[in-house]
Amino acid sequence: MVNGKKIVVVMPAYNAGKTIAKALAAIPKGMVDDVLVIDDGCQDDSAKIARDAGAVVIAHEKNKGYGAAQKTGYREALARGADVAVMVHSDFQYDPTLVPEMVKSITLGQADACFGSRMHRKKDARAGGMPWWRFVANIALTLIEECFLHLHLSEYHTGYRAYGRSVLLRIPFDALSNNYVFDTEMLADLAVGKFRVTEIPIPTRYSEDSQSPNFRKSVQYGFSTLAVMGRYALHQLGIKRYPKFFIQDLPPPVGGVQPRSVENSIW
Ligand SMILES: Nc1nc2c(ncn2[C@@H]2O[C@H](COP(=O)(O)OP(=O)(O)O)[C@@H](O)[C@H]2O)c(=O)[nH]1
Ligand SMILES: [Mg+2]
Repeated sequence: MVNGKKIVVVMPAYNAGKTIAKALAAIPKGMVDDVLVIDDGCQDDSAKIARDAGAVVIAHEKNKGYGAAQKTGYREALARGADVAVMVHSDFQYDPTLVPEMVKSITLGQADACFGSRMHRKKDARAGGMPWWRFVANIALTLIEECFLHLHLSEYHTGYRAYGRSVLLRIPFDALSNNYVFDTEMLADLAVGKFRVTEIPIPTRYSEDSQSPNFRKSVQYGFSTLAVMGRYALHQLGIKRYPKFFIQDLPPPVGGVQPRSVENSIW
């Protein structure tokens, strides 16, 4: 709990055996209620490592993609009564010790979503090992997305994201992509729903063991992101409506907080 709110970590994992133990161990103790690892058809020992560390492991029988892994995680987080779901990557590229900062504004009712930005001071991103072509693409796409979405974020491509319960209840995230562009579609939906979005600066960390989409998948992601902006504009102008952008009304609240479900959890 943080400020009386239930915090659930959602960790997508695809063959992250080299890093997942470090990522799980770095999640601060005494604040997080559940840690959900989504085993996205891993062919390595990621799931066993996660289970041994005390996390709840939810397995996809085959690899479905980064977006699909998040959907499974957010669905389960809602079912467990999460007030805030915070995504922490299993490749240890984002610092899990920052979870309390990531969720703070949401638990205080000051924001609906919080993003960790590596681009607060751009030169820090390069110093942290971001390859130059990712750096350039990140800045260019962020500028374009800012023109469309006006969320006032210094980075639209971070994988460190915390969503409040109302965001996950109102955005039709199950209808979004199963791929990397899921993250862009979430941003578009946050803009459609006029949610309060904030960011905190975070360090950039690229190491030998970090996972990243390869060049081809990254280019695909770039074009898919531009396509999302096009659809967003058409939707907002009323020219064409997309169910992906239909923001739901908030259902009536259910009373009480779900109990912790993991007996041997170390968190
Ligand atoms: N590459 C990949 N990663 C996945 C998949 N499903 C879950 N993940 C996890 O999602 C996280 C983010 O993916 P990654 O390739 O590192 O993207 P990045 O955020 O651009 O560095 C990693 O921790 C992966 O282990 C998948 O199908 N493909
Ligand atoms: Mg990565």
